[in-house]
Amino acid sequence: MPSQLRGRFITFEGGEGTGKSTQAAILADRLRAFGIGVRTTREPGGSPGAEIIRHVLLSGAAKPLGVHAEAILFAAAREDHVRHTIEPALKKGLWVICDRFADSTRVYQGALGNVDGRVIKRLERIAVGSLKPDLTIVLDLPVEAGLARAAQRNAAARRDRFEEEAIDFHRKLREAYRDIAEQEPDRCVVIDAGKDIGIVADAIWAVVNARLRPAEAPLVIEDVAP
Ligand code: Z5A
Repeated sequence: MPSQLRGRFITFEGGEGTGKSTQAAILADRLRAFGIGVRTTREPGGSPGAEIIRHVLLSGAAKPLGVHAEAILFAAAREDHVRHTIEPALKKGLWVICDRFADSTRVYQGALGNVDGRVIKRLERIAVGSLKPDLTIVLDLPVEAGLARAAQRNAAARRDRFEEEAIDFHRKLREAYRDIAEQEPDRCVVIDAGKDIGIVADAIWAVVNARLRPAEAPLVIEDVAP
């Protein structure tokens, strides 16, 4: 298939409660309103095999195995997700919007879990091959505000394995995401997630327009009100 017909790949990254799921859904709706085919997905998970691994990871069942085993499981889930969901969708010309991707492993298992950077890189290579997001939106929010949002949402629900980490962990997490964005400015854009949902969505829309409006496509995104 000619490369210009391939879809675009957008990932959302950031700490707890920064609004990734909320903003991924809004962006998908806006793109669909322009007739762009969109496949929304998430990690860990996003394919039948990866969803099984998601359950193992988020239930905490893999925690006793240690950080290396968890990193391997995230990579295994990602490989399945890329092969069965992301690549086929991109080949069909769909835009894929993914709630978390490889940066989450770099941050959680690498920067925070202290898994050696070379191991993280190798696992990433095995899992994603040459696939790279066209755009990564990093939602940035003071840690306390993010945790308060997540706590509110989860008031009645059990906290998962990763939400039980200490607040200092989440501060380091925020820094690690900012570091990635600084190192890869061509791919990553940091968005202030502390504003109202609509304002954050507009900021993301502006970035998508500026970075991904396909010159060859019939749609002129900026001319139509979302
Ligand atoms: N993990 C890993 O370690 N390694 C990896 O490679 C991968 C993942 C891929 C997945 O958890 C966990 O796996 C994650 C990292 C680890 N753990 N943690 N912690 P998950 O999929 O269950 O959840 P999550 O990815 O952490 O996302 P989240 O907690 O669901 O947060 P969110 O998606 O960023 O936020 P949200 O659900 O859109 O919004 C949270 C609440 O805030 C909700 O009530 C919204 O209505 C509200 N909200 C959203 N935006 C706003 C604004 N702008 N103002 C006010 N309120 C807002």
